[in-house]
Amino acid sequence: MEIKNLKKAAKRILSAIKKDERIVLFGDADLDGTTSVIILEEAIKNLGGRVSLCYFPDRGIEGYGLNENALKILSNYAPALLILLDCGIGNFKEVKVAKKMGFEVIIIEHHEVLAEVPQALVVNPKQKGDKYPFKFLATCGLSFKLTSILLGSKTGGGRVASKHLEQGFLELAALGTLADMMPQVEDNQIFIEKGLDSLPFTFRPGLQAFFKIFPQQNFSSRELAQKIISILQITDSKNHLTESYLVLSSQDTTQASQLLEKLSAKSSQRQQLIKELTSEITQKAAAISSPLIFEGGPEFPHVLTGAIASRICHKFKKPTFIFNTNQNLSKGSVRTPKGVNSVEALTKCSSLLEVYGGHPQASGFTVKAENLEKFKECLIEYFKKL
Ligand SMILES: [Mn+2]
Repeated sequence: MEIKNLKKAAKRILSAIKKDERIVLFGDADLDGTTSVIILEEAIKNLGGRVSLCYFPDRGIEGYGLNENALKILSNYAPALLILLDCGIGNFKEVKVAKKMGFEVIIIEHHEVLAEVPQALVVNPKQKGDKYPFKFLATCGLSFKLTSILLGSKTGGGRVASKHLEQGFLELAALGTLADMMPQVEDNQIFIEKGLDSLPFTFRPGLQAFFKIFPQQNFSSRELAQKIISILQITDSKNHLTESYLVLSSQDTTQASQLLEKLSAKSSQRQQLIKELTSEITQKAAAISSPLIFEGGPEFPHVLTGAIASRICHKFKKPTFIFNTNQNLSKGSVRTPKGVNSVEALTKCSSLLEVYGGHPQASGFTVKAENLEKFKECLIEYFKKL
């Protein structure tokens, strides 16, 4: 059984390479999105193709997925093949706009599929009609599988991907899969095992740079991977490229080390702030009895809501909604205990939301200020009935 549309996507990309069409890669800014983009970008370049632009939306400013601001910038690159990685399954409107601009759109991702899929070539094992038995691949795993087809077909079927290149991709797929906390079974287990085996011997300057901070003799590969992830999970971007992208795609050891040093300092500061905000909410939440935890405001940096929600949810075993409020909009992260589907809860209240989507245990939403209280009430109603 094959993943629906994966071969089709590979075919379309190969023809773009052959015809020297422009290709634009648009990825979510987390580590899964970032590794997905790098894997596909390097594969395309390896085949002589042209990646005109890699773009990661700034979640704090642009929100999650394809958006108006990004489309303005992207429009300079049309016509082109636009590939959305680790986002896009909820971008119905935006995909339509992109098509009008002259883009042909491919969506490769793994988030919960809403009632329909956007009008694009969609690769998502969770969509209707996908018979691939394993449903919990991270997007970087999908990207790896896509790449295997791409590189395997250069000479018409034979494997041309060098071991070296493939191992480099597996290292990234392992990191992205672990970072996205996908179940470590089936395909994922293979990516993780192979990627972690290869990690100590990596050719990638951006990964070698970590060994200076975390000497290999002191850590197992898995420990190293967790350290790497904790730093690269920072989703900040500069000129639409995530800092983790800049580190991981760097060709130069000195430059990679310098980037990493800055990133590592930033990560320590963030960890401290996460601790402080988490303990603030813990005190509040312990004092009230409610079926859910719903906290936010301008003092919660948008980039930290996911990390804080995870910790709070783990502590209280309650559905947790943490959001940043900026002007008229609140953007937040949801984490739920096992067995409670956050996407279903958001769907129930979706008439009050601007954007929403994600995984059963981890998702996100954007809500206008005037709907924030109603949204909370709607959620309380929903979780009371569970
Ligand atoms: Mn993902």
